[in-house]
Amino acid sequence: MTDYNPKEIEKKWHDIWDENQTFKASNDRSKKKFYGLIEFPYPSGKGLHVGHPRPYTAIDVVARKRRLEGYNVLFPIGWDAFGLPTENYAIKNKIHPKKVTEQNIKRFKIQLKSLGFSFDWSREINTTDPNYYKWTQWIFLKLFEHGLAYKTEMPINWCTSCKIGLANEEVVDGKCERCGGEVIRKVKNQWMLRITDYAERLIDDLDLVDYIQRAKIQQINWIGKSEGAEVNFKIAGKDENLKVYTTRPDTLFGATYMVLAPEHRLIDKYKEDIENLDEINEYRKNAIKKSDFERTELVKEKTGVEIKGIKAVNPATGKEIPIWVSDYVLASYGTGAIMAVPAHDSRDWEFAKKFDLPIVEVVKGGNVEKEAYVDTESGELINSGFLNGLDVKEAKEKMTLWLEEKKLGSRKINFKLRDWVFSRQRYWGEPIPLVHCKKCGWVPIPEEELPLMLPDIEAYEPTDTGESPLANIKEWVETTCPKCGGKAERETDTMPQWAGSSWYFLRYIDPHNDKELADKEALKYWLPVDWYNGGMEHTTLHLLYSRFWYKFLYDIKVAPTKEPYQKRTSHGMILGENNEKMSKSRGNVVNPDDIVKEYGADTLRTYEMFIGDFEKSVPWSENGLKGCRRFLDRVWKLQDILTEGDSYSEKMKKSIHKAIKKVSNDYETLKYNTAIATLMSLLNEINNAGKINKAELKTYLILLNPVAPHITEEMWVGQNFGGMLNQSSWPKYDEKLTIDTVVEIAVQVNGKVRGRVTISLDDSQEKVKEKVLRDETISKFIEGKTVVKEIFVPGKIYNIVVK
Ligand code: ANZ
Ligand code: ZN
Repeated sequence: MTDYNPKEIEKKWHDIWDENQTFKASNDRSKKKFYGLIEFPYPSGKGLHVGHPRPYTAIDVVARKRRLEGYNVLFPIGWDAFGLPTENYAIKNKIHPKKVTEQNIKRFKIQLKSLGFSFDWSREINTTDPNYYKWTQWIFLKLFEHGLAYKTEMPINWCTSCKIGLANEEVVDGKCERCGGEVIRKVKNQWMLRITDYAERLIDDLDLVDYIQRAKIQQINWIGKSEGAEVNFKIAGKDENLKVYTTRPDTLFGATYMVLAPEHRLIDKYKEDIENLDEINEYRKNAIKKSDFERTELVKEKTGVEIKGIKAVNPATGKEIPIWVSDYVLASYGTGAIMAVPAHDSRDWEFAKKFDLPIVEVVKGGNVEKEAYVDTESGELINSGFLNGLDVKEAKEKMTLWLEEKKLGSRKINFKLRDWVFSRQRYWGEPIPLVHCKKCGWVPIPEEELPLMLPDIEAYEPTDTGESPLANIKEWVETTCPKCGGKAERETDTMPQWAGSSWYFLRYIDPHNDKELADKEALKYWLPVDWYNGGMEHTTLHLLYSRFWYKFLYDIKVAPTKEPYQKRTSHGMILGENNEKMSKSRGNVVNPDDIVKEYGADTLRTYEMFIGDFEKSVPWSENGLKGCRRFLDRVWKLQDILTEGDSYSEKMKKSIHKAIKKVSNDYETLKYNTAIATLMSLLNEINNAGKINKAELKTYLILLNPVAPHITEEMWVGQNFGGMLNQSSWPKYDEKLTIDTVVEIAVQVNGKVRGRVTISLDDSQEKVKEKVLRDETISKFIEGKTVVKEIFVPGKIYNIVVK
């Protein structure tokens, strides 16, 4: 046999797969389907990273297995190509973003093809293609039509380096998620999407899907449902209510002061009454500049100023209490004001200690001189009039009813989730298809005029005024109103990169349709996506956004199911050899092209699946990679010991059935590494036996095929096993043959293990006892004594008690 030569083999199979369209999903809707999805790549200038093949190979393994199981498989690929890095690169190198995108896609495509993923390339999509973004714009218009898109002036997160507004989700630890730049607050007129209308359903419907637990939990916490009450506090001597949101109405008797967010409108309204207005305005000026992140950091030293001249009245005690302003209260949550209960809220406690404000204990159980007692599970109400003696839960209910009866407040549910800031003041994105008319307001452009093309322009640098570069193109901006025919101006903001990726998996189903987003029947057949793997970093971004859009599309009867993805899994990162993140500056980046060139794609794929627990981050290891290449070399050499004849040895037969069972299960449960380990040890066993027959080798090749598709196809065809491997079917196993019938069990005498005996699983208790007594090391602990009790757990243990 010649040596294993991946370079030749892999190229050959890529051509065959391309020519035969081997992985093209069929339109035959009588077949059972499997829709496997990976997060489509952003074609950056850096090319493919060794992190990419890990999740791609994982879903490729499942897709290939499903085809062999007889499913009609859709495993598509495309490009998430709008966005900042391309635009920034284009500006720096003076090449049009369209050109940059084209070049990058070309390179990515070659790289992905070299890895032999079984993508259906006939359905390739690109979010920057007008035929694609026509439908992104169409969805936006539908959102607008249904009142879910609105423009408003609001303080947003502004990245000082990218010069764009960011959604909350794009600010990580107070910095820009993309560039790490400083994020400040800036008031701007922004398009917003009402994702908050879907908050409840985005939590509840997680019950319908099979997501890894940590993804569900992260989404639930991000949406942040909180149940409590709104309470009105009278401003003493005025006809004015100060409304607060609290999750602890039971502690109302302990509210000893109030705190307003620096932005709160009450301050300006009563500025005549405020004695220390200058001091307060000075404080507000500094506080407003800070991001919410900075303001709510727990470790931060509390600051604040008392508002002298106005007071509030605690509706439960009737007492006048002071009003403070402090940045630990956010304008964007609840009502932007709180009742402070220092005895039972840690932030209030710190604040009260620092400014020497009264602390009144209203729930017994802790020591409020030392710290706030925040437990809601145990403790009894004290110092609280009609609530005394109740537990927290009862008190919450009773107080809420009392407030409602006295018209002082009402039950209220709040969410942490904010509406989605959807405008970007940049060039390389989908134009928002609306015009502004002085007479008619915001008017959608007619559907038949979509796509609204992104105009070609010379200068696409962001402007320092924070306007989109599109604002500089007079001919484009000036237009007529579709409604009244008068003069109107186009919206010049573009959509965020998250727009195109919020619905791309729908377009794959019917990518060339120019009449509708996708054919209804086709959507019904393919959706939901059966298995979607992607990064944990997208849990509160893309994953949440796309669930929102999909639910909206479900409501307007475009999407057929409540949820888009039936199953969601997530992979760990691949780190540098020394356990650090791979990066250019650290000089530890591994380029997949080099690996493919030197070892072959099958080795890279096998290694990425074998490298460790799929869900954990793991360091790259050149040695591990070499080990995988040696493994494939040895698989290739199985051809040297292939023998005629079809009689299995009984032992080998069992090993093979066990391997089918183990590998089949492992591929379904993200345990790719142990599947490969199983195939490695089976290989050893075969080599020890010194021979393998045709049927055994066929099975072996099919099991390995999803991970290493090229070498296995080549061996299959080389040995004339009949047609191509991808036309064969996934092997079945006989459960009986996977069970070990001979086992060793421990024998205990008076609770101590005294020895072990080998028994057959179908041995009776009598027979096992015989063996136990025959064993000299054990029987010496029994002889001469009376057996008072025996417990036999078949297959596990034999327990004897003697006296
Ligand atoms: C009184 C109280 C007593 C509170 C107590 C807590 C414990 P979640 O669960 O996050 O919804 N709060 C309300 N609005 C706020 C704002 N804009 N900025 C900062 N804090 C705000 O938290 C709700 C609690 O956070 C509310 O309940 C309020 O403090 C505070 F023993 O009211 B609580
Ligand atoms: Zn008009």
